[in-house]
Amino acid sequence: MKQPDPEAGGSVVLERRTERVKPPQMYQVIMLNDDYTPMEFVVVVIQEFFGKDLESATRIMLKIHLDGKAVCGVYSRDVAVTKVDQVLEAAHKAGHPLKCVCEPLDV
Ligand code: TYC
Repeated sequence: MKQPDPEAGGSVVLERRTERVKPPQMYQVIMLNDDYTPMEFVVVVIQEFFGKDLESATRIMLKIHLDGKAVCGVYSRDVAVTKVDQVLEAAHKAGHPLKCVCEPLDV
């Protein structure tokens, strides 16, 4: 049997549309100042959980100390939430009141 000729109107041509996938919403992890957590502890935490070298970690810690808060890193939501958990657990274990939050970027 003869197949329908696609050129003879027997086929449907769907509109060609470029599929654009949105990049995921990113979250900034923000560390907050307090009067009790030792500066050295904060520097170690920033190095350990945010992959910063001593110099960058010290700069971020001082910014938190002076401005009240600073961004430690920007991640996808799951990673950002994990970073916050890790910081809060380390601070809690060490008996420091250090606080850390995450919030969506650019919203
Ligand atoms: N302000 C604290 C102090 O003087 C140091 C500190 C820095 C605490 C950053 C928290 O996120 C912080 N010991």
